Amino acid sequence: MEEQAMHSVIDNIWDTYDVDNSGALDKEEARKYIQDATGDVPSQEVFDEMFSNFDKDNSGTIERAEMLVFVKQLLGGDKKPPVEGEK
Ligand SMILES: [Ca+2]
Repeated sequence: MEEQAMHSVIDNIWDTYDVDNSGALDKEEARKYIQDATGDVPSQEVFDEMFSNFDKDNSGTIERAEMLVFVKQLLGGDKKPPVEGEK
């Protein structure tokens, strides 16, 4: 997938889940996204691990650049999403 298409994917995610238009997903917004993306309601422990996988700079929010890394891993050559908790 091309870089531009990845940005479109993120635009769509942000349109839906960045409800306060802060430009980043906070934990509550990210939880909704993960629930919809996985079709499951993760436990607090699992969610925290997923969130920290996204939030590389530990800012407490997921910025677009952080989501881009995830989308690249998900849609690029590496099919294994980084939410599995593996090193
Ligand atoms: Ca962050």
